[in-house]
Amino acid sequence: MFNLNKQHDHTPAGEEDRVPPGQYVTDKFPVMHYGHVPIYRDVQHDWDLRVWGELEAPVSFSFAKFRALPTCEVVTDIHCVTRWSKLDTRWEGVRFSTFVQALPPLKPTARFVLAHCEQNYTTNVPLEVLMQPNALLAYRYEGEELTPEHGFPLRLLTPGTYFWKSAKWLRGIEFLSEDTSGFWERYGYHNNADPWKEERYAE
Ligand SMILES: Nc1nc2c(c(=O)[nH]1)N[C@H]1C(S)=C(S)[C@@H](COP(=O)(O)O)O[C@H]1N2
Ligand SMILES: [Mo]
Repeated sequence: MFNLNKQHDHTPAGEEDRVPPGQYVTDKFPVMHYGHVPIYRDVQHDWDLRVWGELEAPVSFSFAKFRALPTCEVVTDIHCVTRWSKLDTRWEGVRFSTFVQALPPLKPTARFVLAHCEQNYTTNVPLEVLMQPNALLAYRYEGEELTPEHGFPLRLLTPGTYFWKSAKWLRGIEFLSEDTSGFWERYGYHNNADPWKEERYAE
């Protein structure tokens, strides 16, 4: 297939096996989203992260309370369904599994997560995917605070899926017993979204 963006292909020699089928590597960091970039005038007061659904009690994290949680670093490749990939991106934040330990106990019925964002963007991910060690609630990128365009003050980093499941401007985490489609998943994107299987669109 003819690829308009081929001039940006910088796949390092020997790294071809890290690039999923139909993707090209870019050194840029494209900004992709639906709607507009939310601006927080005073993030200490204008932002919180609510958690509800299949856990013993709902909870809410202020900015300060969230930032007090233990952090870790994840280096990973990202793959957008629009065909750009970026290798070795470095993120810091709270590991999702660490975050779960800071919550009231999950009910045994909790099997899926629906991430809720500003402007009603949502995406659905199986809980077992987010319990992997490289699933992150990310707030730093390459050593700097996330920029507004890339999701400040908090985004999800979902491992092993196209990048639309790495939801920006996260405001809520809902634990569910049944799977339910998120924003793009409802519009015909694939539910699993594995780039190695080219799960771009639902059949
Ligand atoms: N809240 C929100 N998160 C979102 C999106 C969106 O429209 N809204 N777009 C997704 C898509 S399609 C992609 S490719 C990535 C892009 O992230 P970036 O702009 O940091 O490259 O964000 C994902 N997260
Ligand atoms: Mo995307």
